[in-house]
Amino acid sequence: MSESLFVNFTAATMVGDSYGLIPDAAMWLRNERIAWIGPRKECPVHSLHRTDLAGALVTPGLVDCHTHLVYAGDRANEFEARLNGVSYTDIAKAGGGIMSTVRNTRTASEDELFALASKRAGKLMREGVTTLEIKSGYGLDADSERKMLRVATRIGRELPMSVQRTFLGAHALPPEFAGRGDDYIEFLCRELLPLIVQEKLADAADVFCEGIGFSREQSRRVLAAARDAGLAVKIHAEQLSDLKGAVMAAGLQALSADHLEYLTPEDVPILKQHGTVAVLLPGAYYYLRETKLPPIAALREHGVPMALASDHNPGTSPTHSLLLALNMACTLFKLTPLEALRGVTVNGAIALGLQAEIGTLETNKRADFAVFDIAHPAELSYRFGDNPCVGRCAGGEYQSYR
Ligand code: DI6
Ligand code: FE
Repeated sequence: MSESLFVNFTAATMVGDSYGLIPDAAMWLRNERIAWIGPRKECPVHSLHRTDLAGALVTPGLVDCHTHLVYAGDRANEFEARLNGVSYTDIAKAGGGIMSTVRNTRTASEDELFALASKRAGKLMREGVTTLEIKSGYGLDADSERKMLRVATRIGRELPMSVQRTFLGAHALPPEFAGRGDDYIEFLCRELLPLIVQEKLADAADVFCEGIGFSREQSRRVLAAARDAGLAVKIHAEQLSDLKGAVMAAGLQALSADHLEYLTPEDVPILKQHGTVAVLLPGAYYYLRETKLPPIAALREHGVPMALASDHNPGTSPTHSLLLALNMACTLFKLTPLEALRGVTVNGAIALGLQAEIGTLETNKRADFAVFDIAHPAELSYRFGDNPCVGRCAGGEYQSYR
């Protein structure tokens, strides 16, 4: 059994309606769990190896609940083409966009994908991220989708990071099924999904429910099959239009509905009714120069938990910074700094179904925390392009960056 004690810090436990601040705190770890956290003067243990955190601010380990971290190649050329006037549609018609990443990802070996994704995960870890969700969706055939999910599994096993794996086979229509969307959905439901479940390669399933993705009915078929196979479900919904995907997924007890720029205020109570988390992705909103805001006021009014994520992907959100997403959530979506930090701790955990394990600093939760050289939690969303993280602990394994 390993035990350790951390002292001389302010804890933002995220317990209760605010930051749950504990000035001059102490935290006792036993193996990978928090054994006790509270004011240092009430700490029940003393004769332990102690780490002095020099007055830092400590939050729960950050949760990035929506990433497409595994892929090969990049789309910098498309970024340049678009700024030289070439449209998304022309790029897609020329075989660019998601299919460009699919070709590169199908060609890359598992080890190459692991090396690429590990580097990206390392940048998120350096900001204090301790839990990652990683989707497939750039393979779109049986071998490549499972290859991606094996890489996501390896990230969780070989790096000090908890990983939730999400099957996103319904991300785009592969060339082998051109013009045959329903046949592809059948292939996903009857062949690929059972294989992924049998090989225990995914914790959840997701779909891109959008005009340029899959219809609400096609999305429903995949999510219902995934749920019947014992997986949790999530959905990319209302990113570019209102197909009522979020409402459909909530009816299937989806953990989360993600993007939601075109979610109508009238549909918000349905997410609350089914306990579906609203995952907001300001990076893609910013990068696409979107102008339609998610219905933040309605989500707030109805008490729908709002989570935040990087949505790291090579096409619409090529960022390695979850902290930047906090600033964007406040500056672009007008979330408060408290809502933003809750979005990458408590609510990020709920969006992954992990709220019993992570998301707050409490006794018996995983010993996942992030150490920041700041005086108040609001500084995490106040600055952009800055990384004040000076230490990180995942499952009791502490690393100082000082
Ligand atoms: N929505 C997005 O913004 C990304 N996928 C999705 O479902 C785009 C992914 C890409 O362009 O590579
Ligand atoms: Fe996404």
